Amino acid sequence: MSKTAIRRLDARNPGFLAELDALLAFESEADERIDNAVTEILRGVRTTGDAALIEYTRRFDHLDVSDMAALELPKHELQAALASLSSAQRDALVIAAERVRAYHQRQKAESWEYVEADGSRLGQKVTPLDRVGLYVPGGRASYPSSVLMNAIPAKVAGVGELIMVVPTPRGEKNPLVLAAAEITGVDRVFTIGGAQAVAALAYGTQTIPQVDKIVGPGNAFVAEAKRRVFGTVGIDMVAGPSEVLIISDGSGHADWVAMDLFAQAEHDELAQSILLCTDPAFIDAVHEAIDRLLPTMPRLETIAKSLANRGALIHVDSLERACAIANRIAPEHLELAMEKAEDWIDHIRHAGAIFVGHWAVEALGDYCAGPNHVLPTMRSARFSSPLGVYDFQKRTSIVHISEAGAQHLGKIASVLAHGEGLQAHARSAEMRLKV
Ligand code: HSO
Ligand code: ZN
Repeated sequence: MSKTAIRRLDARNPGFLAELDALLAFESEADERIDNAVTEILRGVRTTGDAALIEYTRRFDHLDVSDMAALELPKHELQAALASLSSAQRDALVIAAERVRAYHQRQKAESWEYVEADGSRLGQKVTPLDRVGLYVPGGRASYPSSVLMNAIPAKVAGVGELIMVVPTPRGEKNPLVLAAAEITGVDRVFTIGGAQAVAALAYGTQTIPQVDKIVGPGNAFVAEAKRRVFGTVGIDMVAGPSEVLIISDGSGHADWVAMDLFAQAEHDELAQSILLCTDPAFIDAVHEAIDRLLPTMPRLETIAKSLANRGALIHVDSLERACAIANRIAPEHLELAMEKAEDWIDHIRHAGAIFVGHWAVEALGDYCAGPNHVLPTMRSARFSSPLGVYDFQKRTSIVHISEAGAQHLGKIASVLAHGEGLQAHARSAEMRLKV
């Protein structure tokens, strides 16, 4: 008998869909304490700029800085961080960055136009954003791989200036994060964090330049601050806890599946790891593998809580049904751990990323396969996409009308303008008509 706490569900039960919805339900509870703190911090930075930043950095990061210039890391410190790595670490970061760059190059959109018979030309001009802020968390979730995943598409898009902020509580710096900034060509790095860093990027201070968009993950304060400054600046998305859904036909190794579930669960107690499998004996084998492997994991407490809170092993009667359930879940990551996995890609409409076959494990996608690891969570894969070059490019419409075009279009516009009761619209179109 397996002992690790994880839900065992059967998709054939009449109550299954209700059970599934309960499993997926995730409310990031409105927390008044966070709301109030963020309100105060945004106001502070907005009104007193650097003075507020210095004060919050002292209070929250226990860093005493009398002048803001000390919070910018000089270029040589980034270079030194890169030089301090082992050659294995440096090579891994460089190769991962190259692969991510090669993938994202293909996403770059170009301007286009077409010419009509009367000589009018209509087009769309693509422009990279001028300045982007990249938030990198400190502490446990400070991932160098996330620096690659956010910075590279911005650079490929041609963003003018990329400003990174990363808190360094008590002055502790993560050399891998700084090295990743150096490899990806981040332009400036400031050691500030929290809602105050988001505020500084959104409003600008005497020292921190105002940006046009803020991307990157952060804690609840950072997420709330991003939500609030949206409109003043663009933001990427407000991500929920990470999720994996594995569809298995019972082929392959139960240990592999168990470890793939752990890989998601170790991120966060609220992370979600779900297995859908057509073979009940294989589900038992996965559960046994979980029991056996869990005690060997350094993050076993987080994993155990995540599996107990939000994990599930689900028996389904067919792969068709498994795909239908996957589309309802719209998972951030979907692994098709089965024979002939390619045949099933067409059945999936909603997923952030699909990992096809037993060798395509999410961990490779998290670091170095090439695609972005910033993916839509909380079922938002129904309507949104992985972070990409397109998030750092914007489009402007180009309307170039010839004299002949103005005759033809003027009459149409005039009729529609009169219909809307807008006389100035009608007359500005009509004035260009040659009678
Ligand atoms: N699985 C995370 C990304 C990540 N994993 C970073 C390891 N480091 C969200 O897709
Ligand atoms: Zn991960």
